[in-house]
Amino acid sequence: MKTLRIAAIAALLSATSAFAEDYTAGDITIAHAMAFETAKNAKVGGGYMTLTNAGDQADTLVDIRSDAVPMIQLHKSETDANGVARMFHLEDGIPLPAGETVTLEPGGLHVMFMGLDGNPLVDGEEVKATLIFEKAGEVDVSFSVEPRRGDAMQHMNHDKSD
Ligand SMILES: [Cu+2]
Repeated sequence: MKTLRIAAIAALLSATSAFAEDYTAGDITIAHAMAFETAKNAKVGGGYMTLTNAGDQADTLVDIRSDAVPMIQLHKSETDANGVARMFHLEDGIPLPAGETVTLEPGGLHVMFMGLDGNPLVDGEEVKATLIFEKAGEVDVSFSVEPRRGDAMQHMNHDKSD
């Protein structure tokens, strides 16, 4: 009986880790890479992940590329004094200080999947992309597409000037 129980727990753990796989590139660990499903006619979708730099030197996520979507960029959302959220293309990338964790999350730093227009991100699918770090090099990751939680992203205006 004991063996059976351990097998059941192992199956549960592997199911969980398949859902949120971790990736590494040098001293950088990439965890919880996910994206929210998008409406059928949405032009953009957001991608999120947690980046940990376990090294003793600062690094930078300089860019991201993907063959899965027409355009992909690193963005930052900011809310102005009138409560209007806008986002900006981070052309210099995202700094990753030594020994720190940087989280891409709704309302802040994010990956922007662009030009979707009729090809939405679908719950249960994955979006493959390549992260490009200044020092740690390149690593392929998959963003797991998950159902929307609330509508936080719906009210954002996309800054077309980027
Ligand atoms: Cu954006």
